[in-house]
Amino acid sequence: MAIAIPTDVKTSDERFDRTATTTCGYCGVGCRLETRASGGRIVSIGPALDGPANEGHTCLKGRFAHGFTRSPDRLRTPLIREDGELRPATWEEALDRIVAELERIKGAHGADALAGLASSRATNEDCYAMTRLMRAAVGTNNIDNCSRVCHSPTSFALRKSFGLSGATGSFTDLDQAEVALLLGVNPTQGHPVVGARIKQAALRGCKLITIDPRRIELADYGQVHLAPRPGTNAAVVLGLCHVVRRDGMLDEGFIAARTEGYEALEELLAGYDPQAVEEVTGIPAADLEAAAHLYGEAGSGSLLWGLGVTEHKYGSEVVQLLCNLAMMTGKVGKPGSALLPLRGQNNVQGSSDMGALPDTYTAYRSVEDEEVAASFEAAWGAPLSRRKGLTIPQMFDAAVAGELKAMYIFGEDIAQTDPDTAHVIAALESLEFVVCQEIFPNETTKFADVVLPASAFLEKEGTFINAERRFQIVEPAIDPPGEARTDFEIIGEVCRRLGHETGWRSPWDALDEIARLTPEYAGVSRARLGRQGLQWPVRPDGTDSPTLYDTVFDRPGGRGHFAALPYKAPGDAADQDFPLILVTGRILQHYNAGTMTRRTGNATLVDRDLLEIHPLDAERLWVKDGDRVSVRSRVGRIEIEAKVTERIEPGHVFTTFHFPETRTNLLVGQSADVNTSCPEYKVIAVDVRPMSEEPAFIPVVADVS
Ligand SMILES: Nc1nc2c(c(=O)[nH]1)N[C@H]1C(S)=C(S)[C@@H](COP(=O)(O)OP(=O)(O)OC[C@H]3O[C@@H](n4cnc5c(=O)[nH]c(N)nc54)[C@H](O)[C@@H]3O)O[C@H]1N2
Ligand SMILES: Nc1nc2c(c(=O)[nH]1)N[C@H]1C(S)=C(S)[C@@H](COP(=O)(O)OP(=O)(O)OC[C@H]3O[C@@H](n4cnc5c(=O)[nH]c(N)nc54)[C@H](O)[C@@H]3O)O[C@H]1N2
Ligand code: SF4
Ligand SMILES: [Mo]
Repeated sequence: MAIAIPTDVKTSDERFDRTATTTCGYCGVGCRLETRASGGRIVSIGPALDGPANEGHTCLKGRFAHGFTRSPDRLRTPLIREDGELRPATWEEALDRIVAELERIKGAHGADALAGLASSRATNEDCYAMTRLMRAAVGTNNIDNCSRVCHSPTSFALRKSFGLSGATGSFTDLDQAEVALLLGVNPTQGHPVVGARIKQAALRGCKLITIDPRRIELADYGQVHLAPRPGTNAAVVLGLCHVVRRDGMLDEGFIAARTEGYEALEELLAGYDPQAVEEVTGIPAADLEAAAHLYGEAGSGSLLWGLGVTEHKYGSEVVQLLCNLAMMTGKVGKPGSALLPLRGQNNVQGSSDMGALPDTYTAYRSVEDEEVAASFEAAWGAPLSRRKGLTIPQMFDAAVAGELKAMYIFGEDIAQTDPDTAHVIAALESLEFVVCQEIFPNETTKFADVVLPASAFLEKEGTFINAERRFQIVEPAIDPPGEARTDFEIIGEVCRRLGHETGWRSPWDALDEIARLTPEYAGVSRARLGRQGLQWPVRPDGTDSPTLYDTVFDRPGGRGHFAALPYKAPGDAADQDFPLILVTGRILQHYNAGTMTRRTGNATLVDRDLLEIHPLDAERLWVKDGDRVSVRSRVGRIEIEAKVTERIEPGHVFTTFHFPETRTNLLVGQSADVNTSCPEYKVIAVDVRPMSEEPAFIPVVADVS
């Protein structure tokens, strides 16, 4: 039967007046997107079929969570604080106030009394411009980015063990891996397109080992799930290494030819037999052995990890131990054998690569390196400090101590997302002057003296770098709303008014400068990036590097380094007063501070943070599904709704930090990774009570002597 085709339907092209191919601005997978807009609004977004990381897929955020761009809450004009209130202002007024205050404070207290944060949600060019603002226009190395609270331990460890701060391979390695081991990472929620890729790999026969105190969705697709006590990853990985060695699964040729330091590790491993590891981690010895055999006997295997590794007191040491496991079995630098830390935000790899860190210029080259500093001095025509700057936690401490006077906060909601909210607020209140460059009013703008309206990822151009080290192009789908300007324009204008001309006409001039000044990115250019992007290092002729270390490691002597690091107990532990361990993390529908996803249809899917609790604990505490409960830690207290579920182990509770109404981070203390200060967001001893018990509850705590 013939189907009648209506003749008055517009073809798809007629319904849009603007299309673009760009890169998703949510997570570090780096999906390439096709956008269609009409009358200044996004009409629809679809996957780019040739996107190298997504191959025609997206998740619900990249595809549907774009409505925030035209939310009535968007910042559309600059705001200035007057008589305690933020009021709309002109750009002239706002910029005049910023320049006057930054110059006054610098004149009175020196450049190191000022600090800036770069946004890992913004482009490489925005972040690089921000480093130039702080280093050249202001004159301090006080600049950091949210990698500090995320994967800074990964960066530290990969540089120590292998040399470079990035994944050793690409997502395509997952298609070739015989086994994938996931430690403390939950890709179906945090990196859904990679999560789906792992499911497909599993359906084709790739064996999965998941290691997480919660039974994450991918555990249902795998062979072995290990549920360690939070904070005991080091014992788990040392136990895997012990079994690999004991049962003859070593790649001795690789160890001899490519590595150094194995003897010291071998000695240490003796103490980590599966029974000893079971004591510490709670993982049955037989399960640990099964996992070690799956990984050790496979011809190829990839390691993936996330914040369940890094956001711990010894996070950076556990990443070094994972590098040990890969080297012992020769599973690095070969197809299917990649180490893939799933980096968080769309451009958290890039913001650090661009030098938005207190101790490094682009490509992790030290601010104390005379040759490097001199090259930037020559390019920027300004004297540059050789003194390392402050990390984010050091900035807060310095603010409270009265040494830091001003902060320029670009795209980070520190009052919601950084640990120990009370301390962050004390720091913000101690500062004489705070600038927020934002797309929405958030918890942090409440403390700002000037708020600048900026543009979201769909409204700007430049590049992001994904979790595979891939530079990819960002193109504007629509224009910024109202008087909002692009981050790149704003930062350039502030530089100019502080007396420092960048000479850039567009982000592409900045990208050319980055390539010129950085050997690792020498061959990167807009034209070469095209639709497929390039994975650094990129040689001057444009050859890129999907796989690192196929022949040598990037360390002096070319050998990988084994680190002999024992298990040490986490910073916090359950006790009589705080008997449960709270683990915090994320869910699929919302993104970090939630400023964007809470202003899209995703808010109808999930509209609050929930506390996951095991039925046994719930019963013992007289908590029913849906009850509001009080959660108290050593530093703070919140109220939240309980969700009774077997996904969590008894003795543990889990929640997210997406809703400012909850203020989850009031509960997080100051404990942090020993090498990088990444907060211990994953191990917080708490006491959970039904709200009905709350009145009796306060005296109980006061009683503790
Ligand atoms: N939908 C969504 N996607 C996101 C984000 C978001 O907010 N929402 N945020 C982005 C960002 S910034 C990041 S960094 C990534 C993070 O993505 P992931 O790294 O996957 O982060 P989390 O879900 O916080 O933590 C991962 C897992 O670690 C487990 N875990 C906690 N403690 C331990 C431990 O001691 N040992 C082990 N083995 N596991 C442990 C937790 O139970 C959790 O399942 O996601 C990115 N993608
Ligand atoms: N309890 C707990 N806390 C955590 C974590 C955890 O697991 N548990 N995870 C931590 C991790 S891994 C991270 S990365 C941090 C993330 O913490 P944040 O970096 O603070 O969170 P985001 O929501 O990613 O974005 C920050 C801000 O950038 C703004 N923004 C977005 N795009 C742009 C842009 O293009 N330009 C400008 N100017 N602004 C923009 C958003 O509106 C938002 O206010 O949270 C950390 N906090
Ligand atoms: S997986 Fe990540 S990059 Fe891809 S569409 Fe979803 S949020 Fe965007
Ligand atoms: Mo992150």
